[in-house]
Amino acid sequence: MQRLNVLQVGALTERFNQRLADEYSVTALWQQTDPQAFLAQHGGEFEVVATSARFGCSAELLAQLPNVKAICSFGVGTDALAVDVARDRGIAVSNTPDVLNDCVADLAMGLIIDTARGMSAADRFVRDGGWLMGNFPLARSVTGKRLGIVGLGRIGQAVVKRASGFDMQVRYHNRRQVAGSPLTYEADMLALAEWADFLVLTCPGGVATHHLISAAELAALGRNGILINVARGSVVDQQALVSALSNGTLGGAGLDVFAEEPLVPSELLALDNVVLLPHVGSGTAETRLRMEELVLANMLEYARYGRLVTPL
Ligand code: 8YV
Repeated sequence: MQRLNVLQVGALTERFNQRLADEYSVTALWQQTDPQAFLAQHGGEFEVVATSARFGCSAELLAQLPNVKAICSFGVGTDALAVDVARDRGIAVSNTPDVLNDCVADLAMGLIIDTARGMSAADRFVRDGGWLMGNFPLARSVTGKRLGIVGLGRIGQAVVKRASGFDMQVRYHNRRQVAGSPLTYEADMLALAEWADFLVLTCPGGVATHHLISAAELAALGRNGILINVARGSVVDQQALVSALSNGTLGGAGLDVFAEEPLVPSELLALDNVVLLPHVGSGTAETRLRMEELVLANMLEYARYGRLVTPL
């Protein structure tokens, strides 16, 4: 069987890069001295694109790949993939759903507890010698509080499962009501923000959710409310978030994603009511291995049968 011609958009782990190169004829786009010139000359040679939620596959890139038949992406998010263009051209697209649900939901629960109890701030307090001068200020409890889930997909449902262990009351907002869910659906995003103590973003990124959380929702969540974002930075008006956190009209935030990663607004770095993480939602050895395995399984399925294991 002739080895599949694969264009790899960005470097993942050494292990993954090697396994891909062992199986297929892989070209690393990031290693080309002039990627545009390379694609202009060789773009027609590639049948499959290997990429990730972070590196994506833009419409501009696809325009330079006239013979691509499949895009296999590492990660569940598809907002950086030109899904509409792929569909119009009959290009199959796979991502890595489900294998990271628990990992991301664990982190969301950790951010809820950390932001409410000030654990990261308390750690800094001890390390900075603050305890020698006095007690750490009282924080906020989690058990029994009101949890608003924005995006009741598989990750959102995994967060709800964890929240039940803390006797939290749960309501959710979604593009549409989830059939069969026993949870209270709130069609009005503002009303959910008004009701919630914690507003947790687990929705997809992209055009449909761009700035879904604006200054109005942040004001409704209020000075005792906490925003948790394990979705995409684009879901929140980040300028409004910085203002609300800086002027105290929002109680706190736990953020794993940002508008322009890896850049984080400097105003947030000094705030003790904010927990800042470097997009590590799926960032465990176990989960990233499962994600890699799923990308490779998709590519093998395509190589053998011209189809994908986890098509969008
Ligand atoms: C990515 C993510 O896997 O899965 C996603 O959509 O945001 C992350 O878990 C990671 O950023 C690598 O692209």
